[in-house]
Amino acid sequence: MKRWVVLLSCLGSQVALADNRPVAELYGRYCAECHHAERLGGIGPALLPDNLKRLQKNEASEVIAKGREATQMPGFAEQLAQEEIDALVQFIQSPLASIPAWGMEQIRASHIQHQDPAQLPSKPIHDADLLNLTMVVELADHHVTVLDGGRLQPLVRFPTRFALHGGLKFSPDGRFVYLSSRDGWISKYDLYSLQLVAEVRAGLNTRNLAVSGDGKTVMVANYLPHSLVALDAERLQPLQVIAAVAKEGAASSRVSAVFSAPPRNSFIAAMKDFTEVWEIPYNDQAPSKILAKADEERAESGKGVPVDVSPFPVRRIQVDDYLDDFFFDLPYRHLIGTSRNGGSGQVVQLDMGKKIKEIAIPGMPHLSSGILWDYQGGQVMATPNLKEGMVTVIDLQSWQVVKRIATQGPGFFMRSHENTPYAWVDVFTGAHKDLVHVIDKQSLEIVKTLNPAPGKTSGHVEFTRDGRYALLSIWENDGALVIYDSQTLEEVKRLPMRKPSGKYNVYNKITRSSGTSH
Ligand code: DHE
Repeated sequence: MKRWVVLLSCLGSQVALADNRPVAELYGRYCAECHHAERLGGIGPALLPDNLKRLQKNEASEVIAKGREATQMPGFAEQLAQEEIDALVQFIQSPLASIPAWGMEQIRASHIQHQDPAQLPSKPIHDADLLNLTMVVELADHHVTVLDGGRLQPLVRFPTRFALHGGLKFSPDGRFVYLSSRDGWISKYDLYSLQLVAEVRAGLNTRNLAVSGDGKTVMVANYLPHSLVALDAERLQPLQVIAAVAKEGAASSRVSAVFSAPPRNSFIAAMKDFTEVWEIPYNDQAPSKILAKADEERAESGKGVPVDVSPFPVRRIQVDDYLDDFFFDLPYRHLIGTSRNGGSGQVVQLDMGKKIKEIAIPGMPHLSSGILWDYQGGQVMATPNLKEGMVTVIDLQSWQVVKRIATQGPGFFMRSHENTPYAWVDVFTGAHKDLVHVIDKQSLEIVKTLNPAPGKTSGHVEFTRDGRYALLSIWENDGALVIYDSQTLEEVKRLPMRKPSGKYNVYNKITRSSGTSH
């Protein structure tokens, strides 16, 4: 086999080999068929720098050489020299010369209707309690296990798109679950018939999705392109692409995340690159009206693409800083936001659209993992910290910090349940990544520290519907779901799983339990 020596002159996509042959040729021969000629993804994931940020160079090199287990990615060690693999790694981590279009037309064309919603069964085909099902995302081989919370056993396991991220979201009755992948694929799964209903690619690099309180609209937040995309929740057909453009019209922004605010009948979106928070009201007539209008126009024009009408008006709230991580109080009257630079939290009163308070929160609080509980006649919220070993507890009436609870290292996720006296927080990174603290919600003291798998990352807890069991992930390729009795804190059961990450109980999510993130 011809051996090319790599010339690592990475100028955008100009990575070249020593004989001046662009590495793009190599990419075209070995990768394009599955990952798309412009690296936008196909049956394989998108190979763009932002999408690959969490993949170490040596990991990427190993995947090219040896393939990826439980996927269709083969190993190329036989066909490619190490230098060629290195060049490909550099190539896929270099930016594209221009940002490809991903608007209404492309989204519409990506739509897949797996099942006709009208043909779905009217009753579950299983006898598990629907509201006590918990979805477990398994990142190692891109699957979701649906756990029957009554029997504490898997009900079914199904493959997902590559690299899901953000919480899974449910229809208000808990029947349908919506999943989003970092590559922009939005999937809808039916928990009655245990099958996929529809999929659509709403973006090229997506952050998360939110479902409206009336269950009619799904809103998707994208880094690439800079947009929010509204989908009809029944079939996942695109309704509107909202460009994330600043008020002045000049700059556009990555959208960090979007959340549903049911008491306000709106979505609230966090902008990464300008100092605005967006509130987007929805109304339950919007999806059907838009689809009807699109059908009409399609019939008239003979074109297969619906028009982009604008039923989702944007209310812009000016803020003092870039706010890209949010927490809301239960009535959604207030938002606390921090930027990823951290340091402080801003409290924004949403009706007034004004900052009313600044809270000193050192390090990098992870507000979207924050939870609430009743405390001394009022309510507090608590947030883990991605940079420092601490949980910050904040009084929601005075906006004062009640306590900073020292932990054994930075934590990612926090969870509790109305029926347990404890809040659980993981350590997740650093030397003590295998530890999980259990905090008494009234004394605000750590009462127990668990080490379910020494040396292995443990993180993210979810509760069964009644709060009786706490489910904890051993976040490793050959990981496990460890099930604890939430009162005695004793282990009850351990189920092997493939890098289990986030877990989402239907009841806790649709009732917007104060112990879970929204
Ligand atoms: Fe997440 C939720 C942002 C890295 C796993 N993550 C969220 C949410 C946001 C966010 C805004 C809430 C949205 C929602 O639930 O709808 N995450 C970010 C980042 O900015 C960050 C730090 C960098 C990035 O690359 O995006 C980041 N997140 C990670 C990871 O590295 C994690 C650990 C592994 C992964 O899957 O990539 C990770 N994030 C999660 C999970 C949730 C999440 C499991 C849902 C938590 C929940 O209980 O709801």
